[in-house]
Amino acid sequence: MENSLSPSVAFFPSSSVLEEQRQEFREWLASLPKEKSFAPSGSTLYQNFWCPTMFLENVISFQKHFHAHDQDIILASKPKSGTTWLKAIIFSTVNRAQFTLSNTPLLTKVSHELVPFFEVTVYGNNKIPDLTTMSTPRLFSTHVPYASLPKSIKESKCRIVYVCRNPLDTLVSLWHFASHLSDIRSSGWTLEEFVGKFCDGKEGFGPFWSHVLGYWKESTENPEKVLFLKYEDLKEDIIYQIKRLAEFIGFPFSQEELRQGVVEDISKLCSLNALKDLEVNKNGTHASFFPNKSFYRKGEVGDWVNHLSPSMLERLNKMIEEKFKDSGLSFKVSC
Ligand code: PPS
Repeated sequence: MENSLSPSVAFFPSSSVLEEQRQEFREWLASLPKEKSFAPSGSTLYQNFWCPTMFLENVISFQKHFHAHDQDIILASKPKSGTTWLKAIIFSTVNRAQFTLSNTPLLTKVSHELVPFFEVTVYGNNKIPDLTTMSTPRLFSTHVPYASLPKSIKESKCRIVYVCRNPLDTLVSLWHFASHLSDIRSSGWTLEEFVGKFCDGKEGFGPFWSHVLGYWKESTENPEKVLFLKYEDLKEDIIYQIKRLAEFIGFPFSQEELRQGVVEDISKLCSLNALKDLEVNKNGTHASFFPNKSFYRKGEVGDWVNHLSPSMLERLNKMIEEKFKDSGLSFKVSC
């Protein structure tokens, strides 16, 4: 279902808007299809994706107000695909001349603060933030599907790094994440129901297939614009993937840096074990909602075998076959 938004009601700074416009917006919002989700706000179907309702206004402000610069670097992903990891790697790669291993902000800040989500903090803290004072290149991230990105991102020369993960591990990771955010089991959610929602496409920023295929298509047609990475490939050869990423974002490693082991240093700093054990990532909350520790768990390829029953697997495999068969994209589901 297509929903469009009238520009007159698309955005309202709380101080200056007319109550009439607010009411119009509330009515429009109420008219959109809704789904229950593990997040308290539920999800709303907006532009063909299920947007967590708590972020919908932020997404709309992002679409309306963001002006991309050619130097911007944007990390895009479906939730639970390796976003937190890639943020640490991109931040460390871009800022390697400025910070050493012992004074990097990664030691004291969760990586979502260093590479902020448009829909969570950038447009959540302020509906028209001043982003002009940020240092270049500006680093951002988003879970918004390609089709719904603001025009200026598509039309500028800014680069998009997309990370995807096999759907089975993505789903299991999401299940664990959800249990950090709410007591999903006692509120009636079962893993089976979760699988059903995932296969129906009715989950945060889903459907999974249109999210992944949207960026996949763009990366094949426009490889200088979108770099498509897979979590499983990163697990297999992180050094090669960091070098590839660095080239793509315009921060290639020199021969001297390669000799000095700078790539290895970045990979160690950004490894799950290194980050997970930091105080900042064991305590505290991101955006007053997400416990920092919820972003780190096992980080394995194939953990789904410990959770999915044969019938759940059958349902997921059917969805994967149906939605990805002619795409040229395949997933590695075990190591
Ligand atoms: S989010 O909420 O979308 O930002 O979550 P995201 O970071 O995309 O996904 C969380 C999963 O990624 C694992 N993770 C890592 N893997 C490898 N290396 C590093 N450094 C790393 N950091 C986080 C995290 O453990 C989640 O996967 P699961 O399978 O649940 O362990």
